[in-house]
Amino acid sequence: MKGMESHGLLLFPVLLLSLSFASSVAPDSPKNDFTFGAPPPSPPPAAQNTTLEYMDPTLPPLLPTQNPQCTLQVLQREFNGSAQSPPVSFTYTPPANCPSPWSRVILELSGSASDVQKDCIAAIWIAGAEILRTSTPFAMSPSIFWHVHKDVTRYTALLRRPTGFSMMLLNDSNGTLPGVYSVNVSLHFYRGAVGRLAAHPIIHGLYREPADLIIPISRAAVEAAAGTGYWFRITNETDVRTRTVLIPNNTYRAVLEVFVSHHGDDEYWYANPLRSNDAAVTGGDGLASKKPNGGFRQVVATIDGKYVGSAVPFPVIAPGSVNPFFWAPVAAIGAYDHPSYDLELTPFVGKLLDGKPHEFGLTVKESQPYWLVNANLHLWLDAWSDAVQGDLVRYKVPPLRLARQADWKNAEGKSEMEGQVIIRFSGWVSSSEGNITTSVRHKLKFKSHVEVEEKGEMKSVEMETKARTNLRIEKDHEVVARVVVETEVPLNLVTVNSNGGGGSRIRKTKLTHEMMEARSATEGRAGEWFSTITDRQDSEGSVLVGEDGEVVWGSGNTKSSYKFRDDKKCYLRTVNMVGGKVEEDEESSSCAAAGVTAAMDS
Ligand SMILES: *[C@@H]1O[C@H](CO)[C@@H](O)[C@H](O)[C@H]1NC(C)=O
Ligand SMILES: *[C@@H]1O[C@H](CO)[C@@H](O)[C@H](O)[C@H]1NC(C)=O
Ligand SMILES: *[C@@H]1O[C@H](CO)[C@@H](O)[C@H](O)[C@H]1NC(C)=O
Ligand SMILES: *[C@@H]1O[C@H](CO)[C@@H](O)[C@H](O)[C@H]1NC(C)=O
Ligand SMILES: *[C@@H]1O[C@H](CO)[C@@H](O)[C@H](O)[C@H]1NC(C)=O
Ligand SMILES: *[C@@H]1O[C@H](CO)[C@@H](O)[C@H](O)[C@H]1NC(C)=O
Ligand SMILES: *[C@@H]1O[C@H](CO)[C@@H](O)[C@H](O)[C@H]1NC(C)=O
Ligand SMILES: CC(=O)N[C@H]1CO[C@H](CO)[C@@H](O)[C@@H]1O
Repeated sequence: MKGMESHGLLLFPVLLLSLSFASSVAPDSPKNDFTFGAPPPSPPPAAQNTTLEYMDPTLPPLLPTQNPQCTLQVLQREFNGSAQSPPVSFTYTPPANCPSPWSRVILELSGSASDVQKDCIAAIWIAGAEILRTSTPFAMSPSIFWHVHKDVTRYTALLRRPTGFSMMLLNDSNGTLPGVYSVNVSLHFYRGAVGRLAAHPIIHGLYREPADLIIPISRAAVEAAAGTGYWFRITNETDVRTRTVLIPNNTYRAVLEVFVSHHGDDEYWYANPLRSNDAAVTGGDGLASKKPNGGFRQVVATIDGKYVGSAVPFPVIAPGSVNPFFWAPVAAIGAYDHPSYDLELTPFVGKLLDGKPHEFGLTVKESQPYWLVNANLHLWLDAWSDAVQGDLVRYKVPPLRLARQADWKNAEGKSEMEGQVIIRFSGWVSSSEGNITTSVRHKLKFKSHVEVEEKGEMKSVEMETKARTNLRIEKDHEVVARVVVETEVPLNLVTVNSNGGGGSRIRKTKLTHEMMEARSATEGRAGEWFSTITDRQDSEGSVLVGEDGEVVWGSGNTKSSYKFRDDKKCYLRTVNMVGGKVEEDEESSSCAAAGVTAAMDS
């Protein structure tokens, strides 16, 4: 990831140094007490193990007792982190020995790094539609490895026939680090009954059955292959990237799934203070964007220039961000499987069924360079009809007004941004399934508070996003299904800079980050179901920055707690990482232990 250089810290020395610490520091050296203002902690046992598994402690996507019908290794490749690599592209062929239909398809990515290397952002696309956005770990020692599992059943429409498969790793390294990433990608195909567990904090898909057709809203294949990859690189909010799409006449349902990641000047958007444009960003900790325009970003989708949906992205913390020692070996929430955002577009289907092409647009509000954004348009087709009809009957989209408040005096002060909005639209689609009206109500509440004290040496960031989407599906004036998706994302970050002696600086950081998602649905005879996920991390630690801006050493502790619960199962995993060492890793499927409240009012 970029960002560390942009505020004057050079990361490669710490990587090399951490190796020499490895031999000189006992693996069980005492835990670093985190107290602001205390003398610098002793050097940590940063990378005492030469083969180390990096991990994302979430839910296994399938119960371990189930075996796939077949497994297809689709890619085995080395990516030299120190070189600019265009996407790797080739033809994917579905497995001959177990043709579709599949009840479940799981993607498995296994990676390793030969040596120290910075983290990269990476993606996998099939026919130009993204199926995974991921970060590689920030390899602090040679021979680290990691695995990513993702349920990709919702992309079945793309996996059924031979088509283009691409993967790209985008680096920011300037050629000084030796590490080469080896990546294997396999697909596991399942048949027969499998559990309904989803792999990720953000459960993928509003609907259970996969779409019949997926149209990518991404860069053209020629540009992608020429080296850019399929993602759009968005640099500001007027930078709206579009793709013209003609949808089939028998489309009866549509969902736009958006993938985003934040980079460069916006790597720390969530910690960005709000100041007048000519004022310098305070704090000097580098954890802010270039322009102090505040900590609010929103990815927005349009059709023919008109708003159709949006999401405040979950701030995925890249493995090299904040303090790289927090994320070795426990990845930040979502880093290995970035959440995507489902925008329900069914109410607009009627407008798209005029036999004409329409322009789908994507941008990021308030963005600074740069964001990597693309989307998949999931379409469900009516097999029994060639001409479905529909219309949009309600469209209430008030602008999101943010209250902005800033109070600064030189380096010190605080700023606040706050806002909420309720958006409603509804439309009917008449197909062989009947005349169905889909109504969407989306409520968003956002708050960001950034405070800088002690002549710019201490910064506190508090951010919270709450969103709730209600979906009502009616047939013949009767409600046949309701879905409620609720998310809450609080983030708390405190950094303190102090004098480390000899011109060096110590930066201490304390971070709390959480993703909560609750879903419930009532579907006619299928009855009711719910699921709740709470994924939380508490990290603390410090880095010592030398006179010349180089990180001399660092340390970090992360406590990670993941809880999943639905109407049938529970799963709980707690990982406690102290100074780069996993001291505790507990799993449980006891619902009492998971104790997640399933309370869902509507
Ligand atoms: C290093 O880590 C691996 C896997 O995490 C573990 O199996 C091994 O015992 C560790 N080795 C040492 C010397 O700690
Ligand atoms: C990786 O790329 C760098 C820069 O292009 C090059 O110097 C190095 O030899 C490459 N490493 C491998 C293992 O190919
Ligand atoms: C990739 O697969 C090959 C062959 O199956 C194996 O030797 C190698 O260790 C794998 N690499 C990773 C990173 O899993
Ligand atoms: C890479 O970046 C570092 C730090 O910015 C710099 O010292 C070094 O000269 C750069 N190397 C190359 C090959 O550009
Ligand atoms: C916004 O981005 C576009 C595309 O990169 C660029 O042409 C334009 O100058 C940018 N506008 C501002 C205000 O930076
Ligand atoms: C789809 O509908 C439009 C307008 O109703 C019509 O012009 C077009 O021929 C139809 N396309 C197909 C493939 O049936
Ligand atoms: C479908 O239902 C809507 C709302 O009840 C109604 O306005 C529309 O005319 C109906 N369409 C058809 C084709 O029956
Ligand atoms: C996107 C990016 O930062 N790519 C860099 C990867 O590394 C090469 C070689 O050092 C640079 O030229 C690219 O700019």
